[in-house]
Amino acid sequence: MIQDYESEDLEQVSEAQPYWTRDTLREVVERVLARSHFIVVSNREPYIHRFDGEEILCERPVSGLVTALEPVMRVCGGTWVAHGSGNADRESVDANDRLAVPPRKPEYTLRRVWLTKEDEDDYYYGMSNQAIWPLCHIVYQRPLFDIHDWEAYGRVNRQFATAVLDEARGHQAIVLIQDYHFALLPRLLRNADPNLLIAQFWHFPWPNREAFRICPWGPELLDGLLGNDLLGFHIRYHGQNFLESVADTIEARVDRDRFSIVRGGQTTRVRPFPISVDLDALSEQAVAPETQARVARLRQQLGLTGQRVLLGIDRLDYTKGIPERLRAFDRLLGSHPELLGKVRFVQIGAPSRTRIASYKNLAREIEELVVEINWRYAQGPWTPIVYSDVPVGPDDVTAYYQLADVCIASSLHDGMNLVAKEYVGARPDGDGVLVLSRFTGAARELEQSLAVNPFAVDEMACVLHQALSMEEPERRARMAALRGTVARNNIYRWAGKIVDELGRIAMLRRLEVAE
Ligand code: GDG
Repeated sequence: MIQDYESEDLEQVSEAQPYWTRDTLREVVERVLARSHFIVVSNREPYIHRFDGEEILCERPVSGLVTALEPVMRVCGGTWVAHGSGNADRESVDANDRLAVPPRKPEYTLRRVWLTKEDEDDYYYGMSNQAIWPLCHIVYQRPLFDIHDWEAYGRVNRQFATAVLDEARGHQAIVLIQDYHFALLPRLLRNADPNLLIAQFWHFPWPNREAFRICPWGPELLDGLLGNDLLGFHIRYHGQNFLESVADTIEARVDRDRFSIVRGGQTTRVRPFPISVDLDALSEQAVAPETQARVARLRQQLGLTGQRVLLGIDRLDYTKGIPERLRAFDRLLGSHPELLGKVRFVQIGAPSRTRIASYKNLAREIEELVVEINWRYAQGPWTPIVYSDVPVGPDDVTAYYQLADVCIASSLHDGMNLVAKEYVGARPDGDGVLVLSRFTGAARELEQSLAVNPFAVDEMACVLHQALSMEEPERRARMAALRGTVARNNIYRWAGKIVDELGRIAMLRRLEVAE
């Protein structure tokens, strides 16, 4: 049921094309969004305020979405509407629930929306993360469909609609909605204000239509999403699945050639926008003396001196294939005893959605596996796995990438996977091997990685061995090619293409009005 993304056609970016940069994005934004107010909506806020005793700390959340969107917002300005989830968030906003961010050098406005604990529980932990997330990933984690969760999901979507309409009032506004927490929001906005230009980016896969059919509220979710003028997925295959789900479920005209859907006289265009990272910024950060000092410190602290290092760094999520990669490492050590004492696997797991049973079980499974494997192969003070479930700071993430001879992103299914692209971005030294699941969106672009099927433990063990044995010239040739790809398909291109498409749609709308 899960697609092998390698075989798909990806829009090729020619070597001769100039790279997208902050400046080219700014130009496109200024041209397209000149007279519009730009509003981004997401569940997760880019800055969270928490009490630390009497003091209030401002933190950045661990989130692929925030990592990707923050640089874009800094260029575009405008307003980011999000759930105020920190216990000191209310103390940090003005009378209209707004504050200017980033705190040290404000470039845009954050508008916070307050949720009751019950609604947060049912809409976020329930409908979003126990129904829609497993429904769309198809990793054999059964979705949970609960009517109370569904009702809260509707309530929260209506609450966000009120906040967005409030921010949009009196402006010609463009609304860019992020993700699966807000499948009903586009229709609510469209009905309230037909002049809004509405787009949404879905950060993970859309399942094939057989998988989607089990959702009791499938028609409502699809109708909600068709309130968008533009609906983006990481890759074309997810868009294709969406088109098929619509054709199968509700009344609409599905145009498979143009990748668009007409429902009630309104058109939704479905497009692939592969998300990415800022390669130049990551490269700069990687060579900075502070990062190099961190690398030296971590190498010493973690006992990595003279060792080959394998790295995994993820949110602790069952879609990421963490137990699978640990089992493959176990198999590798079992079949290659010459590696004992010479190789260490560093796994950082940032706790996520910890109130949900499947996430608690995953954390326990990983801990038990680590204890088991370390017990089996320990030699004196040496153990094969270094595991931490304490999230590290963003600067440390780059230092870990620098340390790693091999980075493993072995997701069972993943919309894109930014860790893979960050690793490539953080290796301006040109060394390092990326082992990447075939079932990530990133696998379609990062062709010079070593591809794995994380469901096949023995195969993954062989690929880990291949990664560790690869000669330097091959490592460098592969990394150079990977870096070329990420440099071209960077985060500014992702945002620029979305904004460009919005500009095209706005122009078509104006022509329609003029006719
Ligand atoms: C969703 C989709 C899509 C990890 N541990 C720590 C830490 N991280 C950072 C990584 C990376 C981010 O978290 C994870 O991004 P991913 O893309 O791998 O995964 P999701 O969070 O599931 O993101 C995914 C993405 O949205 C964007 O569209 O690619 O497919 O599932 O940036 O570096 N960061 C810090 N400490 C950690 O311990 N600071």
